Amino acid sequence: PKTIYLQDYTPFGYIVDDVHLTFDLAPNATRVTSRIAFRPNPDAEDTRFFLHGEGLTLISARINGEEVDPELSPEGLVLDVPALPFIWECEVEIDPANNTALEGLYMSNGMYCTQCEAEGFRKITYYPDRPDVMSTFTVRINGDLPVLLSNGNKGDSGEAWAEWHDPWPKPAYLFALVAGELIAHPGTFETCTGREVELNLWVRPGDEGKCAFGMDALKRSMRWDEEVYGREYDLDIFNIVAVDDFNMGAMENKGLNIFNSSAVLASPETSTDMNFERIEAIIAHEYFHNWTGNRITCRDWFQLCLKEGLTVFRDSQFTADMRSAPVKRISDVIDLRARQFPEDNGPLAHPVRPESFQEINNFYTATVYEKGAEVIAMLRRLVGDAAYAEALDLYFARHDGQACTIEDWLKVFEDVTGRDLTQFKRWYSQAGTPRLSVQDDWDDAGTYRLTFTQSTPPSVASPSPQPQVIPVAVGLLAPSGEEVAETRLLEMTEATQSFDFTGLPERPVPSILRGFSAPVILEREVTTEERAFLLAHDTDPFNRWDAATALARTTLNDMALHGAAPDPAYLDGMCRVLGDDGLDPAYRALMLALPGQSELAAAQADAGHRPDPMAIWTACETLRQALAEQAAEMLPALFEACQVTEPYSPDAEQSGKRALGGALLALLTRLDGGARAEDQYAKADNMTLQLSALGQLIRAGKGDAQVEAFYDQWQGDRLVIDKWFMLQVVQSTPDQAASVARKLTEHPDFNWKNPNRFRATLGALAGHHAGFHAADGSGYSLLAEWLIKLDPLNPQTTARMCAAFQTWRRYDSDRQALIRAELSRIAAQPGLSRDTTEMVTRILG
Ligand code: B3K
Ligand code: ZN
Repeated sequence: PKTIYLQDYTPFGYIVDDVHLTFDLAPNATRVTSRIAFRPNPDAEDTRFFLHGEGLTLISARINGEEVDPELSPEGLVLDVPALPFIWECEVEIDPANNTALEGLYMSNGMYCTQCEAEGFRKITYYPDRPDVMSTFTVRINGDLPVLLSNGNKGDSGEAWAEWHDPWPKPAYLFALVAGELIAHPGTFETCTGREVELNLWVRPGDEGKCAFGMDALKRSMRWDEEVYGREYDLDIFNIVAVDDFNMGAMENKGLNIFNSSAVLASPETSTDMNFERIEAIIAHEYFHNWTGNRITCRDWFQLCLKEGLTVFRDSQFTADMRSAPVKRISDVIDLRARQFPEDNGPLAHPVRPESFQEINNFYTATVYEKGAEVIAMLRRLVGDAAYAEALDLYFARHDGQACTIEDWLKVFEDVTGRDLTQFKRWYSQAGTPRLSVQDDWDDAGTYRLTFTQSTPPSVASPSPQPQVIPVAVGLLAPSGEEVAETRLLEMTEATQSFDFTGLPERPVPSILRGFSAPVILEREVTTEERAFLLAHDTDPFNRWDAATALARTTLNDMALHGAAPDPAYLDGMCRVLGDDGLDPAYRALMLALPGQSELAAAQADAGHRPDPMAIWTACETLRQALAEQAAEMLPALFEACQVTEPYSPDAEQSGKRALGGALLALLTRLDGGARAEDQYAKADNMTLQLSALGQLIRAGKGDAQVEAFYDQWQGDRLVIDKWFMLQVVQSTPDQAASVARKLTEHPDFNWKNPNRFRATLGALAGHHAGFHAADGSGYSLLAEWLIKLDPLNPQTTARMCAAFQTWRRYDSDRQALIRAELSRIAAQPGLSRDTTEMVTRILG
């Protein structure tokens, strides 16, 4: 496969002024007719006329009305064209019903839909399928279906046809078409300048009752973007469509967002609180792309973080405003450590702005998205809120309608603040998570000195990393627990650097990296006493939570590696937290959660050990049991206090209570043999309570009857049945995980071509640390077997799930050999997709 490099960018030789598309829909033979106005690009040196096109049957092509005979290849076509403006007309045939890759135009449950990002438009017609080619689009759809949708505003329509016009120039990856038997959940929105926008959430018959929350989230997103970023919506209509077969969460096509039904459909009976929160965030994310992504797009795919990092940052601000800011921050860091750190510290490490790729779909990663958002959060911390707002205004004013780069993005900050961001830019070009070690000194004259040293482990992507700009937020506490120095932002730029705090009466206790002010790994020898002190007294909610996780991590690693007993400091600290009614229940639930087992393995590997997944699993079980026993007396009353008596609402307050209630139920089930879980299951009138009870019953080995009843109750609801598949794997014991997953793959409802069902089952296995890494290799071989089966049909989803193997070098030589064998088996498959080939090759290193 060919490698594409950032440094090789050249502009396309032609400018597209206007695109007209006509679709004559038929499941196996859809005709796509295009009429495109091109003119030579005065800024381009390369005048070759190459149009991308894949899997198309060319019927006819004309230039200015004259038949032409282009030279065809598997990637597209080349043709000699006039050096003056000309009209390209072309007719192709495609086969949506047999498109299992879910990219381009495909069918899902009888409905036509599209997914074009990143390079799917070339599977629809011949076109310069690159984000820096922007044009207005007019689309006519001919098809005998009740609902025919495309981007932009409505044009004329009639019996079995409809026209759409999108007045905003856009790249082809934002093109969308939907046709089918759909029902609208309608709404309206009045913009800040008084324009009325028609809103619709389109769903399959039967899903009408799951639309209200998504529609409300959309309206709140639209208002928020006006109020916080001054961004008004720019079309007369905004459509969202729910689709069952979809490779990812959702897609921000201009005026016609397409969603995985799991990322938009919600009802209290069928969705958990976490589902509601995720749906709200994704709706906001896709909506926010209208400005950060669509109006201002990317020059090339290397700039993906320009739209994704910024839009993730914006949706996290939105969630923080809608719900609890500290809870959102902690959740984001849990997610970053669980998904981005392994990427950044393994064979798949790449910079936030990668410099080469073979298949761009493999770079829609936690690094580009979540680390990309962290980089913007740091930038905002460094320049301050006011300058950030000014820079964003300048960005929108200067670059509206353009396809931009990270250089353009940083330049607006430089122009607004006068700062030189050359060194800061390393966050975009260097891979790897910086390690920040800390030393402190105290002198009796009242000066406290913190000395930081940063170093980033070298990787294939960044063999010799240079020092980065690290904003370190620090506060100081007196031994009495009182804060003696409020949060100060230290700006670290050197490899080693000291900062002094003067005029202190006694040696303070530092609270470092407050709010997780930079995506780094803090390496500091801290005594258990000091962690327990911070857990009790830190005024920074993030660091207070982090003290709890650090205590848990230390004791779990001591238990797993050295057979130590649970640390009383952790157990005592947790009992105090549990009983502290002054703390938000959602926050207490986060405090109670143990660090992920894969994360513990990473920490052990970092410290030079070979992690034993089974020992880690046992340590977690033992610690939970010890906490349940120590807290036994207080648990029943606490659990009672978490019961919600008001009608269900997915808001932060109620869901926080249910989250804590769920954590308490998990502890109680270890003591009461499942009585409370059975009771909760029987009475549950919402999915959050039903599922948390079912999970505990399965874990306790007492859920057989409920597992069956749950299936009978919900077999008509595919999103709920996904949960049923997932939960049985997640809650299985390590020795059972692979066989449970295998059995589920034999279930008649295991529709493996549906990405949600595939992920619910095999993704759940990959996420079961001790089960996936079972010593006999059963987890590895089951996953490999299914990846091999899925690859010919759906390379994107296959390639993404290969990442389950990325941490293989952490483990012992037996496990390494087993994984290497499975990766080699995948690599040896004839006709393996470019997507999966690239992933397996990189992981094998
Ligand atoms: N931009 C899309 C992701 C497209 C993924 C293509 N493999 C969704 C989002 O980030 O909003
Ligand atoms: Zn996005």
